[in-house]
Amino acid sequence: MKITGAEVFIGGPGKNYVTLKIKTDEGIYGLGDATLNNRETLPAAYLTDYLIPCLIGKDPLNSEDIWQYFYRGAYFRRGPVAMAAIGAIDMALWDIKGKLANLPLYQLFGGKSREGALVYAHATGSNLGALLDTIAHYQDQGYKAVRVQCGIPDMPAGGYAIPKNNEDSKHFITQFGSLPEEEIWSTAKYLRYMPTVFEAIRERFGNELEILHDVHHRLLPREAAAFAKEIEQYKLYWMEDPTPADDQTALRMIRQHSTVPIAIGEVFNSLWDCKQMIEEELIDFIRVAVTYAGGITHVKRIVELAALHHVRTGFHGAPSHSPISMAAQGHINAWAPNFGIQEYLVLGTLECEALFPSQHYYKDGMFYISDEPGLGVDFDEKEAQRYSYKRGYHPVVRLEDGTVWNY
Ligand code: CS2
Ligand code: MG
Repeated sequence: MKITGAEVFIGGPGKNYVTLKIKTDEGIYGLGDATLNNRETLPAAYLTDYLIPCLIGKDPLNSEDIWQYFYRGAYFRRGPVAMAAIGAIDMALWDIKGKLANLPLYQLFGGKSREGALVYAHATGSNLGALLDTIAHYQDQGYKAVRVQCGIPDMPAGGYAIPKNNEDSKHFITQFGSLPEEEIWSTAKYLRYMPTVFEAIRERFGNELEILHDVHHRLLPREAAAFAKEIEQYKLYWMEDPTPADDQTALRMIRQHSTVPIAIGEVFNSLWDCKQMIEEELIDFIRVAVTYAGGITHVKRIVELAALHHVRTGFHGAPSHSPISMAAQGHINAWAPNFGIQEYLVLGTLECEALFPSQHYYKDGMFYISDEPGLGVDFDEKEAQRYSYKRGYHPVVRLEDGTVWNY
């Protein structure tokens, strides 16, 4: 079997999804997702300019060798751009392997460890009232776990990325067509207000609801430790990205002062980036994504290392991922003995489902992977013609005195 060609498409409903299609001489094709939020053209260029020419003529079933060839062969290794491009190829090769075997991918990993995977939704409110209503809305839809972000008084974007129109779930973070917007952050206001939000949530919804919260790298280590200690009583499922991801030793201070579970990894791209915090058991959940952590081959390795250290999975699933990588993660979630939870937002719109048809489905707070062979997702190229690339940015954050801060 030989690879005969590969193409990259950029675009989608409200997002610049980067979709890779690898074709073979036996007519089977595989799909991969290389979407790198707000930097989408870069993995696309890495693929078309450098990797795709090397793929032609290779046997697609040698996915391990192809992974090593692109990782070791690059000399300048790692980083989100390269790992998103390698990851997309890897997903597509696994897709081909599954289709050839006529088996869903989870079967090639070792079969199912569970029927459905627990997922969490994003409940975001510009104020406490709006947040509580949004949580109630997700509970009505069957969700057992929600990530809660709340606007802070006198700091409109304070819960991080609070949508301007007060609507929560359709917020895609990306701002198109202009330069980055700036948001103002005050750690003092956040630390004063956020514990009262958790208190109000527990009061209204009781103790069974799983509450997650994303601090989005905003705190210093001592602040994060004090915050974690204070909110321990609200029994969060996890506190995510409490401190900037660059320095993993910062987590030691938090660990010394609290038992709040910690989730990190959405901006990490390799096993080497995650190694210290997993081996030192500084985290409880690993948040990498197949999209920019080298695909299925590499993320499975991270999951296996995590299992040795009591770390469970909680893969990134922001709307920046296309249904292709969400399916790849769905197959890993079905298999992984140390599965924890999956962030779930992507399959929200009819347009998205038309572009990426699949039988995977959400029901009662769980995500169920279908038994279609391979990834079980297709890509409608005719639909894809409706979309084109639009440049977008994440917001940039400043403190009240103007100092640039972490998004
Ligand atoms: C967030 C992301 O889902 C999350 O946990 O941290 O939405 C993040 O802001 C985006 O993926 C950035 O592109
Ligand atoms: Mg996050």
